[in-house]
Amino acid sequence: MHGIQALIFDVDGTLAETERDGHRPAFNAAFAELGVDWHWDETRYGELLAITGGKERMRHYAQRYDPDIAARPDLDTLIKRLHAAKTAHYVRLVGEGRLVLRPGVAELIAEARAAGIRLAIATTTSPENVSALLDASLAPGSSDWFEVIGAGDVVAAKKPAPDIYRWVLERLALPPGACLAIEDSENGLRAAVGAGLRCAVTVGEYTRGQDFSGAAAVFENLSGVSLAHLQP
Ligand code: XBP
Ligand code: MG
Repeated sequence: MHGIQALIFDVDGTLAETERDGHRPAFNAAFAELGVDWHWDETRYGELLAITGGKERMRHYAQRYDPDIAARPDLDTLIKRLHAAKTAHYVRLVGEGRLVLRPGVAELIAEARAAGIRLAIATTTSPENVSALLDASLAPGSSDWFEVIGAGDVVAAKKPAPDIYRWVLERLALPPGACLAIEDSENGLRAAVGAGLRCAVTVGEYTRGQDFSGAAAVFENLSGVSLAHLQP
């Protein structure tokens, strides 16, 4: 049996707990900036995380809770503007150093690099959010350590669809059996497994209690987890 040739990391919830104190306040700041009378508290945001992708999440919220906004003829434009504003707020928050890597993430990445294991990212979030987070929390320029970064709208169907993992695998030119995905959520796990990957889960603050059956391993976090623990 060959060992792992590439690690494919999810970002939000996996590299760092970005949702409650990163994406959520960024959405709220965008709503205030554009005069939209929405505010997502921590509990409501936890429910909304079932919908992956910021634009998709706002559209869902409008349809479910704000029929007036959902009926606006310029809804698509409004969502695009809100999302651009949200991304700018998120990048600013992250740049202020508000979010830190979860335990063990930096160590596992360092071990993989030293062992010549290839690194990639498969995430629902926007590409600029990924580089901002890696620059601020891992090392400046560390997005270059990741050979393939699959992010945001490069695929139409977001997690739990397997498309983003298939997109990354194609660019790595590796079969799924040569890689391991690391995820924090049921949606992410379903996406990885759907692409034929083994997937380790690190349980996150918003994902505790989700269904992780089908995971190759489930950890509280990556502290003390090395490549040896992740091999098939
Ligand atoms: C992450 C997400 C993202 C972020 C927001 O899911 O659902 O939508 O909350 O990002 P995963 P954007 O960790 O499974 O990839 O606003 O940039 O879309
Ligand atoms: Mg995640």
